[in-house]
Amino acid sequence: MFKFLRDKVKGALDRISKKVEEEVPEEKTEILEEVIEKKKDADKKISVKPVGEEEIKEVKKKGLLGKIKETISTKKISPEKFDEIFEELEIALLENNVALEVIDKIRDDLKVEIVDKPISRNDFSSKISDSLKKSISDLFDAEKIDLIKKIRDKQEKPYVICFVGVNGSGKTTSIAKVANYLKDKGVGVLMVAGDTWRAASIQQLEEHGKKLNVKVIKHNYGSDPAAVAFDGIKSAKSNNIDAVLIDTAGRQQSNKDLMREMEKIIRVAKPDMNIFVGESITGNDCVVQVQEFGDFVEIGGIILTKSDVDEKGGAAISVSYVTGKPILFLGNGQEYKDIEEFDKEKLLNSLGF
Ligand SMILES: Nc1nc2c(ncn2[C@@H]2O[C@H](COP(=O)(O)OP(=O)(O)O)[C@@H](O)[C@H]2O)c(=O)[nH]1
Ligand SMILES: [Mg+2]
Repeated sequence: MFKFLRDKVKGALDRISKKVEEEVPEEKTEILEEVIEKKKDADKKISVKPVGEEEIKEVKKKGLLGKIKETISTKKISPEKFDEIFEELEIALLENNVALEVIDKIRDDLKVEIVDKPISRNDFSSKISDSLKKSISDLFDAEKIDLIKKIRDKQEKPYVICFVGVNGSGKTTSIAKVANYLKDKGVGVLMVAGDTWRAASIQQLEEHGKKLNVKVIKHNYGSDPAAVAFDGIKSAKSNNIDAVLIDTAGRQQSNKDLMREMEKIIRVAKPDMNIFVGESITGNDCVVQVQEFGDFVEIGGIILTKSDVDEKGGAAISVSYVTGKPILFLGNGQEYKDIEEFDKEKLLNSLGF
């Protein structure tokens, strides 16, 4: 993931640094001894990293007219210059499906860190890159969910998870992957064939069940999915199974009947968590879909599928921030093993930070 985004962001940052180098005049900034001492204490290392004018003023105000220890070359970016150079980055982010809300947040964060601050000339590119990394890292502040713990902690079995999303997003495949993942962790699972709309989907889930040796509860095509879910939960209860994974038909927000059907499944099955399954490659559409589904049912977490074929990764960057919901897993292939727990550090790494 992120191949395009990583290259584009790197290119934009290089161009920004070059622009600043060429177009922003150099200034001399005095670094007072006290400020250096203060920085040393804070950083526990001897460095004269960007020292803000504020700090210098503060020291001067206190009457600590310490002697000038060093004068460094700095550059100060005006708000107008910032807007001009940020455009480079903005385009890189837009081209890679990063949501507008996220771009606004990144712009605001960088502004606070960079505008009107004397930044040591040599530190400029690391400063902007560090600020960007921090800003992106904050995008994943949504509560982290330990699914295994949640399942184990539930007093009365089973823990019920309902998977929702649009057609073809990878719900059925993800259920099979999650079933396999839970089995590996020693959690007993049962799957419910709640997509009673498409002839092939019940069969598809049954085949996964056979291969994984996981029980599947099904009714006939066209039957009420809420009733199948109800039976699945009953069966799990009487067999002491830890978790029930409910498959559902794909639907769009515009189809009110199907949305109402989904609400009914949720009303009857009372899931402990609803997971939205969305395709990473659809970018902003995926972000919008989570919001739209969220108008009907409470979404607890997100699985982003097909991250293996997504070279942009805008949805992965944006969806948690925009919706406030954590990404639980990334689907990254067609095999059962192709699912990974979402890991912020790994994401930042693959972004080149
Ligand atoms: N490359 C890739 N394909 C996937 C992934 N997840 C699902 N698919 C494929 O996407 C297609 C639709 O998946 P399916 O589970 O039937 O979607 P559903 O309609 O939401 O149940 C199938 O061909 C899957 O093999 C993934 O993480 N990576
Ligand atoms: Mg399906």
